[in-house]
Amino acid sequence: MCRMDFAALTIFPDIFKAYWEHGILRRAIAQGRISATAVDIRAFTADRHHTTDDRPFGGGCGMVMKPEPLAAALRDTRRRLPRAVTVLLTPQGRVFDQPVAAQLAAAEGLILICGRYEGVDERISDTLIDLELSIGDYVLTGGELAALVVMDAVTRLIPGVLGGEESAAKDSFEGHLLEHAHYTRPQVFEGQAVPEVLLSGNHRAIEAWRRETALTRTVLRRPDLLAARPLCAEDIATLRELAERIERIIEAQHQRGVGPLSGGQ
Ligand code: 9D3
Repeated sequence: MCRMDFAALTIFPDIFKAYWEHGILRRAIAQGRISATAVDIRAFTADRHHTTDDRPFGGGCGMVMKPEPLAAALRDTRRRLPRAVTVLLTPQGRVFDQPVAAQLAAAEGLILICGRYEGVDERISDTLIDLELSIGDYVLTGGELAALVVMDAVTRLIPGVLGGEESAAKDSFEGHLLEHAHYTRPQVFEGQAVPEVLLSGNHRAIEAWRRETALTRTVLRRPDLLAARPLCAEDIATLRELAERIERIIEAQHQRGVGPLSGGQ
C-alpha cells in the first residue's frame, strides 16, 4: 500500500490539528494511508525563554527565525523520517501547482517547514532544504496555511485516498480544464431550472454537454489553461462549432443592418 508520512515544523502546532481532524485527511489518517505530525520548533530551543526569533544582522525591521531550533527540530524529524523530502514554505519558492503536487505524491514522506516573522535564516535554506515552495503571489503571515494546502493537494493524489471513480478517471485532464457545471435537487431553485439535458437520461448527450460547458468556461475564464496543453480533436471540433454558432449570431445581426459602421442599435 502507498503511504505518506507528513511532518510540519512550526511554532503553532495547534493550527494543523483542527484541519487534520476533518474530512478526507481524517479518513486517510484513520486508514493509515498517511500519517501527520506537527513538530513544535519551540520544543527544540535551549534558552529559558524558548526563543525562536532574533534581530536581523545588518539591521532593518522585523525578526528572523533562528537557525538552531529549526535545525534541531529538522534533524530530529529526519531521524524519524529518513527518506522524506524536506520542503520550506516561502514566498521565494517555486509556485506550487498540480504537477508539483503529483511529483510530491510519489515521495515517501514530506517534512514541511513553516516560516514565521520575516523568514528563516538563509543558512537553513542553503543546506537543509530540498525544495522551496510558494502557494501563490499574495502575502500570508506565515507558512502554516501553505503547508496545509500542500498536504491537502498531495494527500488526495495518494492511491486509495479518494474513492475509485473519483480518482483515476479524472486525473488525466486534472489541471488543464475547468470542471463542468454541477446541479442537484431541487429541479427548480428560486426560479432557476436545471438544464433539460441533465434530466434526459441520455448519458452521451449529458457527457457531451458537460465537456462543452467545461471547454467554454475554460475559454472564457482561464484561457491560460488551454494554452498550456493541446486539446484533442473532438474538443477542437466542439470549440469550432461554438465559434460558428457565434459567427452565425453576428451574421444575423449584420442582416438586420447592425455592423461596425452602422452606429449600433
Ligand atoms: C517585508 C517583506 N515581507 C512581507 C512582504 C516578506 C514576507 C515574509 C514572510 C512575506 C510573507 C511572509 C510569510 N509568508 C510565508 O511564509 C509564505 C507564503 C506567502 O506569503 N505567500 C505564498 N506562499 C507562501 S509559502 C510561505
